[in-house]
Amino acid sequence: MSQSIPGLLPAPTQHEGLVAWVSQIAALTKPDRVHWCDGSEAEKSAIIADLIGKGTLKALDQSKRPGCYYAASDPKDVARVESRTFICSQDQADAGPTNNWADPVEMRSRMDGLFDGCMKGRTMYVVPFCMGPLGSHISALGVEITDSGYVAVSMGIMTRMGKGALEQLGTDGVFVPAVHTLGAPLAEGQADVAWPCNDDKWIVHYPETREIWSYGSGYGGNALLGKKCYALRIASVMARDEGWLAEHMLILKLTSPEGVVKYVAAAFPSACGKTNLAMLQPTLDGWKAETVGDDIAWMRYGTDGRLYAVNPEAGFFGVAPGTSRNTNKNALDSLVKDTVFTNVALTADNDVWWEGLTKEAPEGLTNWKGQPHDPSSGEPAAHPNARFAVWAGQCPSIAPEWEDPAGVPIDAILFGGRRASAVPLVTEAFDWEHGVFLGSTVASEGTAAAENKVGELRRDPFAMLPFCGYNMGDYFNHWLKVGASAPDASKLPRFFFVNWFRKDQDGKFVWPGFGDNIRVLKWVVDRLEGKAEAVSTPVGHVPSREALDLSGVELSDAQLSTLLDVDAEVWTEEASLIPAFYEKFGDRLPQALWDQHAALTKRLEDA
Ligand code: SAT
Ligand code: MN
Repeated sequence: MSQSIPGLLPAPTQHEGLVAWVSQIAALTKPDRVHWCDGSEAEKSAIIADLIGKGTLKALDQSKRPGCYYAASDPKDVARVESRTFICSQDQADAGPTNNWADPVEMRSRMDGLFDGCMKGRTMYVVPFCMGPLGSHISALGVEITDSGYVAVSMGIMTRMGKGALEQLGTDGVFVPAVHTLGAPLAEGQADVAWPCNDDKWIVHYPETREIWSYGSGYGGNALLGKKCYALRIASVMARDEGWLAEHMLILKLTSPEGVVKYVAAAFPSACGKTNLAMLQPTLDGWKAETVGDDIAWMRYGTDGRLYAVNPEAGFFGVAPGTSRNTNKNALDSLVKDTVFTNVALTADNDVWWEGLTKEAPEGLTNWKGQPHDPSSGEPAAHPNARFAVWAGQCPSIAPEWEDPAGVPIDAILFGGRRASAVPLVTEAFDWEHGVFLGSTVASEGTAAAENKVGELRRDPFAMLPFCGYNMGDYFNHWLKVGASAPDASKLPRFFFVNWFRKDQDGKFVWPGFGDNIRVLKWVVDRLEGKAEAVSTPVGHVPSREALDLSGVELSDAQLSTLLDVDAEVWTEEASLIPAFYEKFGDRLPQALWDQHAALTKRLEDA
């Protein structure tokens, strides 16, 4: 009987639906004990002590990094598994051509089988959490059940977890139920391993009933179910039905030397420097950039007709390799305490290291697989997807309003991709529909692409390809509808497309990037203020050369041409690649986007 499982009852909540669900999952998964998380420091310490005992966590040198711990995952459990991620809508067409689909009835019976007894020998943690600031009308609640202490601790960093969320839930509040198991039950007397998981992995979403079931992985987006599973896949469906936006976007606050404040949301495919942009250190005097979020934005219209965003997360789950004083000092300075590192390398004096942190690897490293690092092997010491999890509030660049329940009013939405050719440094969309067109065609290309040749493109519309919980044709249509239903069209954010990655003939990056990206953002702010000149091209408004602040950067005329000129021939080829992508969505692709494509083709012909 589940009632007899220690810790299950009495529950610290009067929410009958929640207690019934937790009891039902306990009866199915058969844990040894249940722990309702309150999110306290004492609880965190106790779970960490338990994880240290099991070998899952290792304390780093506490004199150098107080409250910092290290985990090395199973080598087969290092990243999200998109091939095992499913959107189980009733109708396959509603999952769309970009998601894996499985029949929900069949999937439920498969999950019931897999989850039967899956927590034997383990503690079942009940983790109530709030995505977004507590008390915000943009926020939403969830409860994750997990048999991983590492997940419980990580959810405590990444979300508003525990008592506050449970209180918000009250006696009948709505929550997204999310069940997670490592899929590694322990038989009587069986010794545990440091990173339990299962070779069989299932990351399952039921969009209609807004449920998440995750089996077999303990890692990141597979297991911290508040993040991509809820805040993007399930929330995108909620947003579609309720008229708001759940997006894979950072949120950045910019303040000009004159004190003008603008908030920017930005979507980039992976490996395009999203976290770096979110924590930008401007190289232009007097400009200030502050971080509101680095990964996800939830946006709704406010009563004043502006689009307000909150960061649903409370922490950063960032990629460590490549993070250095030069690339992202703010990230590095966030990691001085209370951080969980996963799959980085360990130094001889029990600190962390990863490729890119310093030029040379220090002597005596232990790699993420627990072996002595051999630089001559060609193998990295840290896994390329090694991560840090840290509370956002300790980032030096965090904006004071990052937890404002009202959110922040978004002035501009940026898209970007890694494009060696064709795409200018920055382009402003003509209007909302054109902006949605730009977002729908976001792509990144391989780094080997030659100048003025369109390389192999990987489409990642709105950077949401693995994260949209429904048919992306409908998703594009939702974006169009959000624009068309704006309370006041003049208050809509404006769209820009940026590309930091243009290369010259020799394959070298033309734009300095990083802190110098403020120069592009300054042009964006000036455009919003009606102050900056632009040239109208077939692909959108591009800065006139004088309008870009290039004081202190050395760029030749030819380099500026590379960055700002629009080559009609190259763009004709670029535009010709879009239909093959759009056709995947059949009649779910909004006609307005076909019209945008036709209009672009026409403008290029006329150019
Ligand atoms: O593992 S996460 O989904 O949290 C991060 C990522 O892969 O984008
Ligand atoms: Mn992301």
